[in-house]
Amino acid sequence: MHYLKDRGFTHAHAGDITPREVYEGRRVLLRNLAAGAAGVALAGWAGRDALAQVARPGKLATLPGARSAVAGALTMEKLTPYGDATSYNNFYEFGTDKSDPARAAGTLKPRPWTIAVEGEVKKPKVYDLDELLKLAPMEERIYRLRCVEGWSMVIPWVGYSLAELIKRVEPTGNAKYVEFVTLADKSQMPGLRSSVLDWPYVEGLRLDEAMHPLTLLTFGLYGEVLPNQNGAPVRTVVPWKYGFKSGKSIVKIRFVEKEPRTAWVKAASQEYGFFSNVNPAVDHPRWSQATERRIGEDGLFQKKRPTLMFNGYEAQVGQLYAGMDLKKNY
Ligand SMILES: Nc1nc2c(c(=O)[nH]1)N[C@H]1C(S)=C(S)[C@@H](COP(=O)(O)O)O[C@H]1N2
Ligand SMILES: [Mo]
Repeated sequence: MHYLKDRGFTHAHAGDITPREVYEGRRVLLRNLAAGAAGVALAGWAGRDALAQVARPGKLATLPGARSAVAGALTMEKLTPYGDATSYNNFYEFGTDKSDPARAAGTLKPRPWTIAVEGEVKKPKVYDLDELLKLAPMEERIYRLRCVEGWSMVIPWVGYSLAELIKRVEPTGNAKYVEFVTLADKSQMPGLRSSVLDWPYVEGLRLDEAMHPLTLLTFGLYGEVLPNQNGAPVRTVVPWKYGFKSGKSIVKIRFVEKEPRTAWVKAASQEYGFFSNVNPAVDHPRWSQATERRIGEDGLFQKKRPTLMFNGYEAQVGQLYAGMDLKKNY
């Protein structure tokens, strides 16, 4: 860890700062300002002081979101440091090492950008990013993200429910699934030279999963637009499923009648199913899914955390799977 001397006190290097106090501080400050509450000067100052410590890249546009009112959308767990959330990534289009995306995704051009919404919808349309940014009010959602590899993070995402977009294009009665196609451009993505996956990276959800208010069409994190390595300029985050279900850098959304053939099902259908709901009772064929490591908490004495059913979102999404055999539908 590097320590910097700053304004008379010592604090950790940017990537090591636990940002919760910092970030919560700003939120407390904003909340107090909004409430006009008296006697909160101390909290306000604490927030401002903390805000001054946030070491951010500073080159990304801000993208604030209002606190979400969607049930389950604001977990109270400690946030993963910004530096970890943006340097420990899976984005195979830029390489398969966790550090590859942060290092190599600078070649991704997130503007101009369009998403073609097509298939079984009454109103197919090619949406420009600027139009998508204005489509619905931006919300902040603090979600756990659990990777199938056995690690997790807690990230304040910014976006709005994918349902906002879906209802505007009016799916037909034949629309049973939604397919997400992500960018596959060799000139921007060096990882496409590898045949580790059958590009483009395709993911899918059942229509009711896609319509669930927790399914987030995501444009930012930590109050800023998405860094390239996190899937700029637009991705999904589906918090009760393993992270790979949340496709990055989406260019097409197709409404279809049959279950989409996703990149991971094509690559290893015995290991990665279409549903891929986080489930501590259903192990991956090569490892247990009962526990997880929280990124940013690494250390000799770090305890593994128990993985929660549906990643802790069972109250919100459990009914989507009523009567289904979750061992078969992994
Ligand atoms: N296009 C694309 N999307 C992707 C991936 C990928 O390789 N390519 N990796 C997935 C996996 S395995 C995870 S865990 C999450 C990681 O998201 P994060 O880096 O923002 O935490 O992105 C998912 N979305
Ligand atoms: Mo993952």
